[in-house]
Amino acid sequence: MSLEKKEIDPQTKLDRRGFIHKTSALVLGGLLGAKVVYADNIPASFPLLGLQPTANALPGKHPGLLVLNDRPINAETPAHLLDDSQTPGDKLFVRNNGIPPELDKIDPEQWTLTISGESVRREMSFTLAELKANFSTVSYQLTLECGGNGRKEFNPPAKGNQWTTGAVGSPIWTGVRLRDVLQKVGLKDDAVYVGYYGRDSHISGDPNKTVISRGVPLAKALDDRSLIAWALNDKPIPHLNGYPLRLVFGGFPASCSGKWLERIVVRDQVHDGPKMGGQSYRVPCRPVAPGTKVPDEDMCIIDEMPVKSLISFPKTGATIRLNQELPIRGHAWVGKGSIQEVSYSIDFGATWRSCELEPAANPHAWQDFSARVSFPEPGYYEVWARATDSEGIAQPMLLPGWNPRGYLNNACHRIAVRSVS
Ligand SMILES: Nc1nc2c(c(=O)[nH]1)N[C@H]1C(S)=C(S)[C@@H](COP(=O)(O)O)O[C@H]1N2
Ligand SMILES: [Mo]
Repeated sequence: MSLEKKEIDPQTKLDRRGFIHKTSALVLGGLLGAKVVYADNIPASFPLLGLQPTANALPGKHPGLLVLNDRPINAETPAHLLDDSQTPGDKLFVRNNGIPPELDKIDPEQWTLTISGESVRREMSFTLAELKANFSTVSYQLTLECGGNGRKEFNPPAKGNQWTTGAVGSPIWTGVRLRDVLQKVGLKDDAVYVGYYGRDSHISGDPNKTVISRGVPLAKALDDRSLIAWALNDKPIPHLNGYPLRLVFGGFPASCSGKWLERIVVRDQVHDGPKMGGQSYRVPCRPVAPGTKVPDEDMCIIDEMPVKSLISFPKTGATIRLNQELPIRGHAWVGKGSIQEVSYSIDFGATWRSCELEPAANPHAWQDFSARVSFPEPGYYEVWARATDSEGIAQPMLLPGWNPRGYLNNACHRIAVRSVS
């Protein structure tokens, strides 16, 4: 067998130029995710086109997700797979900082959540069953977006997962209000912040190292829609997204929403767990020139995420006949308030037209938009979408403020469209 392993690209399993060397139908089939029926007829070194990879889909995840890193697992959702109004579990992006607890070692019957910290009146623990039985169950559609979504565009580049547009999703989450649980436990007057600890393990293998332990200011923790959730779209949360229990804080960077949740700490100071301090999930308090080294004390914690939108239909590269209208669809969201308007441009931002905009299912759910677009003559176009929030703040058309770790890129999303006569 002359297959040169080293040259195989992890996405397509073909080498960089698309060549695959003559080999058995079985091996080829394994690489391409389907049996090659006429494999014997393929001339040596003939470049096969290949299919979307299915063989290396993440467990429980849609095979179309783009894996950016496999240790820890980080995978984003291509824009056209985010077309659903409510993101299905298998299409929700995965952002792991460490190694998830093994699925067969998770027993939801035994899972407990402990509430502790210097600002609780007394430490208390609840099993999953006790959470379900003792507090009212609520469901909200809540949008989660990683603070680093869009990082890939920053220049000079920022280290970390090179997310394009797909570290976002908006499923329906079911659980209990964090507020109800905190009230049951009882808070001291000096409580200001709430942090989390999950059961994932550090990439180094060191059992004493915490992967990530972030949190939110008390006011956000007490919000009506801040949840301790066990279900996503009425099903158990997918393993990679925090099964069996996680926090969900819509509108804040998703890094606040602790997965595989085991402990909540109520703090009398800003929580100081790993990835709360230094440069993590922080941006310069005042704008800086691209490439500036910013001292830690001049970095501020990200709270509400900025206004943003995504075109989920059609997939970029669509072709449309000149005499036909192109339907476009997508979603718009913002951490604070709501979306007031979404508009689109086909002339690189010179003119804009309004889209139809649906109301949010509830605050912190994204809002669907749509429009029917016609093109004046055959040729290449880009469709740009731009959302404006209830404070009148619109998305920037190009990159917003550079920051050292590449957070908060809310530039307009765009797709390419070809009009043919
Ligand atoms: N325990 C734990 N919680 C975590 C993380 C993690 O690595 N471990 N990653 C955080 C980050 S940075 C993000 S963006 C979201 C991602 O949630 P998702 O993987 O369900 O999309 O989870 C957050 N909660
Ligand atoms: Mo994140």
